[in-house]
Amino acid sequence: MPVKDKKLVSLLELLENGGSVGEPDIRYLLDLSDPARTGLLFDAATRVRARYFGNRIFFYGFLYFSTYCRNNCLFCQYRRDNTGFARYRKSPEQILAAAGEMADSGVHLIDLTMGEDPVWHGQGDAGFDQLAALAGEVRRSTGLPVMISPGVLPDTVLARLADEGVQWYACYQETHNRELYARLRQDQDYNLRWAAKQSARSLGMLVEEGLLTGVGESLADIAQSIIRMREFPMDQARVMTFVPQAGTPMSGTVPQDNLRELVIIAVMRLVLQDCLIPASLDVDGLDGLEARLAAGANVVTSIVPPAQGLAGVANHSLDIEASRRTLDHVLPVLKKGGLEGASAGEYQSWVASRRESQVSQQENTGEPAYAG
Ligand code: SAM
Ligand code: MD0
Ligand code: SF4
Repeated sequence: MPVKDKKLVSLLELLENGGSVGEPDIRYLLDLSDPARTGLLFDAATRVRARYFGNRIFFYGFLYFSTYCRNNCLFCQYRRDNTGFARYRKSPEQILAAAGEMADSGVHLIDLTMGEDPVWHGQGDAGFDQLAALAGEVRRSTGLPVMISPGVLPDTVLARLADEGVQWYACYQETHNRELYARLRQDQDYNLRWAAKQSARSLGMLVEEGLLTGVGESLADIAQSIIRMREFPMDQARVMTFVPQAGTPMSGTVPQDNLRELVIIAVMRLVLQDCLIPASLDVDGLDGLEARLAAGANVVTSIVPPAQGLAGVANHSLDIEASRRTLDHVLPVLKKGGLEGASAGEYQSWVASRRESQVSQQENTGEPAYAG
């Protein structure tokens, strides 16, 4: 059915031509839901992706190396007060072995993620020294770029990670509505979390921001978040649908269907254009991948090797032990959508040129430049 929606068609055209839009237009796009209109939105988003990335998709290996956490985020199964499951903390040897296996399987980056584990976060410099050394060792031993997702870190520790050559800092605000943030990330300072990302950027690291949807946010909240991401500007921007977790205060929340996440991915692609946008296997598993790629995502994240006792974040075990979070399973899905895996070299060139352009942007705006 052809859609004669002049407003939508001209807005998509404007965005495809690199035009900038404000909050009301972003909110309007986020509200689309009928298949004819969302079809136009997804098609425009995939054309923009093709302009910047061709048909190439990047792959991130996910290594959740400690599920201990001192925080009490309302949405997260790993929150401090949840005693209903067994936690683990992998040793440096186990972490290096799992990272090596992931690298051999063909991922382009290793994402080292943890709860705010008191062993690393609660011992002053000693714990953080070990963390930085380990991240550097993973980078050197795999020869791949490394992302660290450790929660909020002091600037001195971010500087140590940058010295170790760690390329990415991931730290998700979840929402940029401060009241909603205060409910979700209980007792965690909004400004401190944002400032850690600014510090990482000024140290020359690339930065990923993330949103949760289905946690009581409004369309205006999501539009604001996308504007914040554009202003920063983020190097990678994700959205994940909230998956209710047993043993948490939000266990009874009715789960949202995945359409909103797809629409947010597409709107992010149109507004943020050359930013990396993940399709996470951690929400709907492998079955949810095709739709996320068709909405404009260009990175498959949460690739996890089986048989290592490793967990996901939103879904502790979905598809992991069945080996469905591996490239063998991901590649056929890409092929169906006319897409291909990038080479490790292509990903590394993207990272290098993005870092150069962030540095020159900072030099132009008088911000501190990357020194290493
Ligand atoms: N502990 C660190 C932190 O919180 O920054 C690192 C873990 S962080 C990568 C975990 C992310 O997974 C959260 O920021 C949130 O976006 C997502 N997440 C956690 N629980 C989730 C859930 N139940 N459903 C969907 N996404 C969730
Ligand atoms: C993912 N479970 O990619 C991971 C995680 C952390 N940097 C990423 C949310 O879906
Ligand atoms: Fe801890 Fe991160 Fe989960 Fe919050 S989201 S409880 S900080 S692991």
